[in-house]
Parts: sequence; C-alpha cells; structure tokens
Amino acid sequence: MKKILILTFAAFCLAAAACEDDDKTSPTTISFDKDDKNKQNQGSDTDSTGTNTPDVNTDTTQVNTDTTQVNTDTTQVDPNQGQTVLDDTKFLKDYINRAAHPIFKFSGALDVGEFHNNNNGVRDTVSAHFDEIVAGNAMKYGSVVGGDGSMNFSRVKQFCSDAQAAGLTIYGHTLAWHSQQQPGYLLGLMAGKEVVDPNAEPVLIKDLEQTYSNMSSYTMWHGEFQNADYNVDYDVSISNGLLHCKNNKEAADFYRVQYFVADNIPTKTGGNYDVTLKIKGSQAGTITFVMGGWSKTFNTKFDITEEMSEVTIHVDNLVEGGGHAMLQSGDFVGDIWVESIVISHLGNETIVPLTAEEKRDTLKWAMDHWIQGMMEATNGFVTAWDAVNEALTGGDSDGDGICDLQNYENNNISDPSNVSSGVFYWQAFMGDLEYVRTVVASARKHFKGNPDDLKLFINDYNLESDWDDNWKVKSLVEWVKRWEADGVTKIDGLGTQMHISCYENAQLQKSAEDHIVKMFQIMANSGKLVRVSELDMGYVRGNNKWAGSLKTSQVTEAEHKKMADFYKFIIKKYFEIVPPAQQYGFCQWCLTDAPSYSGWRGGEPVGIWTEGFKKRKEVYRGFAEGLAEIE
Ligand SMILES: [Ca+2]
Repeated sequence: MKKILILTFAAFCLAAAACEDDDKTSPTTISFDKDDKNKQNQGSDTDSTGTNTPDVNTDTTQVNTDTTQVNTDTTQVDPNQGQTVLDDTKFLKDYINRAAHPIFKFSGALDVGEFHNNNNGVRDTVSAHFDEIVAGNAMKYGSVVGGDGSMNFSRVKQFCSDAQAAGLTIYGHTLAWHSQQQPGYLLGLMAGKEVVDPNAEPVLIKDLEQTYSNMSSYTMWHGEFQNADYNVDYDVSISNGLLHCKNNKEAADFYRVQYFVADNIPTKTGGNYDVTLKIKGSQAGTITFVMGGWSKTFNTKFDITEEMSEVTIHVDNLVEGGGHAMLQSGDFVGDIWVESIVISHLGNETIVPLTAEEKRDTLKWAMDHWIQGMMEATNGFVTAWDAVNEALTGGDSDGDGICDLQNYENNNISDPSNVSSGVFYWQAFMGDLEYVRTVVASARKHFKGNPDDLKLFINDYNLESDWDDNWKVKSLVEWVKRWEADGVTKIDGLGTQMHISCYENAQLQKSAEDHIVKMFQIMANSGKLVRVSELDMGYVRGNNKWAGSLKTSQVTEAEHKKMADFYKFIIKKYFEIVPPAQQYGFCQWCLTDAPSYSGWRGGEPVGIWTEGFKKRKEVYRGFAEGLAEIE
C-alpha cells in the first residue's frame, strides 16, 4: 500500500515540478532556485574563446514523496533531535556571536508555498534556526510578470506577511536576471512603431492571411455541433487542407450553425476592410459573414457556388476592431469548404523599427515599471536585494582582460526570439553599463523604506573558481568600479553563490579551499558587503574534479564528516577574512538533501537536514561549530 502511494505521489510531483505555480494544495515540496549550475556545468566557463555554458534552466523542486513522514509537530524543531551538536539547547542561529558579528544574517532559501503551508514543519524549522529567508522562485520576474506584461504580486505580498509573522526578514532574489523572464512580451515592446504619413499615397496593407492547409485540426471557436434544442447537426473540421463545414439539416435559425474562420484580427474600430474568402459549397447558396467583437459585429449575406472561387466582402466603418470573423450557415444544408481568408485595408501607415536608443529607453521603462511594482508590493519590508543576478560570463571575448557580461553572442544565440524558455538578455539592448545602473537607480527610486537601509548586491556564480585563479570575482570587482564610475550608481554588496563540491582528492580539496580563501580576500578588499548567497555542497570521489557528485545513499559517515568540516572551514574563513562591518551573512540554498528526481543536484547530499527535515545531518554539526567559531 505504501509503495503504491509513493509512486503515485512521485508521478504527480514530477508533473507539478515542471510548473512555477506553488499550488497551496500540492504535495509537499521544497523548491530551490533554477538559476544555478553545478560545478560540472561550469567547467566550460574556462573556455578561452569566451563561450560559456548556456544557463541550464534546471527545475530544482525537491519533493518529499513519503506522505507518512509529513510532520507539522513543533517537535520538528527540537534541537535535541539528530546527531552530534555542541549544545542541544540551541538552534543554529543561536551559535552566532552577535557582538562580534553585529550585522551577520544566517538565512535559507525555500519555496514560498511550502513556507506558507508549513509543509514538513519548514516554517517552524526555519524560523527557529535562521534570521532571514529567500524565495527560490517567487520573487523573480517570470514568476510575477505574465506573458502580456501584467504583474501579479499577490504571492510576494503573502510571502512578506508570512515572513513578518514568523519573525524573519526576507532577502529579495532577484530584481534583474536573464533567465525566467518574459522574452515574448519584452521583444514585443520593441517590435516597432506605427507611423502614419498623411501625405503618402495609401497602399494595400494586409491585416490577416489565414490558410487552413497548415492546420492539423479545427480548434477555433464554434457553436454546438449537435444540439436538439437548437435543432442543429453539423461538424467543422480541417480536411485536405480546407476548412470543412458539413451541415446535415436546416437549423431553426441561420445563426445556430456558426464557426470562426479567423480570430484575433488586428483590425481597428471604424476601419474599412476588404475580406476575401476562397470558398465553395456542395451546391450554390447564400450564407452569412460576421466580423467584429462579441458585442458589436458587422454582418452580411453573400453567395457561394460549387466552384472554389474568391468572394470579396467590403466592411465599412467596422463597429468593433480586434475581433473575429465567422460564418453562419444554419440555412445551408450540405458542405462548405474554405481554402483561405485574407483581410486587408488601404492605409498610409508603416511600421518603423525602433532605433537602438528607443529600444534601450523602452527596456529602461519596462525595468523601472517592474521594480516599482516589486518595491510597492514589498513596501519597505525587504531591504536587501540581489539587484542583478549572474551578469558575468567566465570568458573575455573583447580582450580587455576581464570577463564579459552575458549576452546573446557569447551564449551562441543568434535570434533573441528563438531562445530557450524565458531567456532575455536585457543588457544586450540596454548596454553593459546602463543595464546595472538602471536596476540600481530604479530600486533606490522606488524603495519604500529608509533609503539608508536599502542594500543592493550583485550576485554571481563561480567566484570561487580555482581553474582561472578567481578570474570571475576579480572581474566582478572591476565591473562594479565601471558601474559606479558615473558617480551616482552605488552597489552595496557582492554575493557569491558557492554551489560547490567537497573532494576526496587532497590536492583538489586544497585548491578549492585556497580559492575560497582568495575569493573572500578579494571580496573583502572591495570594501563591499560580502554575502554567501546560495551555498550548497556535493561530494566528488577520485582524482577527476569533474567526475560528478555522489548520491546521498553512497556517502559514507567519514565523507559526511568531511563535508561538515568543509562547511565549518568556509564559515570560519569568512569570519576571519571579511571585516565584521562587511559580514552581511550566509544563505544555505538547500536546507534538505535533494530527492533523486530533483532538477537541482538531484539525489545529492546537499542539505543540512535529510529529506523532509526528518533528521539532522553531520553538516548541521559543521554549521554549528562554524557559526560558533569553535576550533
Ligand atoms: Ca572582457
């Protein structure tokens, strides 16, 4: 019985994981960010050609399939539960010496729906052990802005009130990024503008051309095909490349048989149009053509013959534009075939492409509009933000010695409209400097709290890279100088994601540790706030750095201890190297180990707790000792 349940839930959760919606009734999930690449993927960042691994848009939902383990009991957060700890009366955040680290925040990333529902006791656990939380996905552009540009901040507002009630602060992730965007909407904004020249000779402009040969089936709106009350019995289909209406009996009214032949026509109210149908019937007859919206339509009767022929209908002073075209033929018994419909008008307007400057200004408006919405929704409660996420590549194609910013070219994308789902490089249109400056300026302009409290970060991955001696974090520091060179832009902090691995091989491990130390030194020397933003760790056995990480079930007790000690090392070095005034804090990205089907580090031992917060891991001890600064 239990096995069947597990399989059923696994299948459901995999389907649920593919969508963004954190359905309040969905099974228990712990969801993580999509913006992250594991070490293995990041290897090609070292490519000297400057080409980078395109962002792997991994869905990182963790799902607990075992419903018997759901536990909302507050004993979930009993610090006595679990393995070795320093002091069983303390939660993790209690180990921090607040006098020595007055601004340090210990935080964790989670799914806002899980948090709201306290699934597996996540809200209780997190509010006991952490100072601050981060939404894995809910505060990203693509989670709020729809395909039509409309914005829905209801989940963001709920998250703020939930966090406030739990006594936690929120770190905002992320105002700007290139993944999980709405490229269709944004490219549409830049599609061009209509210019009317009153002196130009009018020309024939085609508004719509619809043929049915490329339709596999008829899916447009239609009346009921069989309805005794309406006295109708007909069908509409696509057959042999033609739209085909077969009406078996005369209806009580001609309009009882009705079906669209075109929809979403870009017509305008008051416009004059020529509609040309290529049409024939099983016999000659008269049917009705309708065009417009639902409330106000133009309609006229017209004749068809047994020969496929063009019939042109003049539509003068259209009473409602932007609607549909349909045929009504309840009074015609037999077959009607339509090959095509063309709608056109005489006009003197042309669509002029936007200039580069106009495109940039359009996107500056779109970015400002989005950030204004987010700042109003969070209403000053969220004071620290990833202003820009993952701006940099790991390569240098312009030869200036520092890593370039991400764009279409260095991700091998030739057509911005033909990208993997949700990718949009704002900076490709706004410029490398203007992109970040706009985000920072809009955030400061619209922030609702005390301006001095607002902290804006630039967040990126691979800053601990040993293969290029921390080139990316060095580049990031240079980029911050460039962005701030206008004397207006001020960036408060740097975030380092740190999706890392612990290595069995001593040399590999030493190199990883050395370059984490170097990274902290470079970040500290920048004078900016330093935040570890998305920390999680896998384990690699053997001598090949890129060999892939172990699954949780493979990890030995000794390896768990080694990982715990590595976490402890990282926290210890951070406290040693980064001055207290710059110690913004740490965020653990994976609170629990990842189930095998998770898109982010699936099956890896990446958590502080086991799946579903069932048990503390050795890593918990590592965090406790690190935060307590115990040798
Ligand atoms: Ca460069």
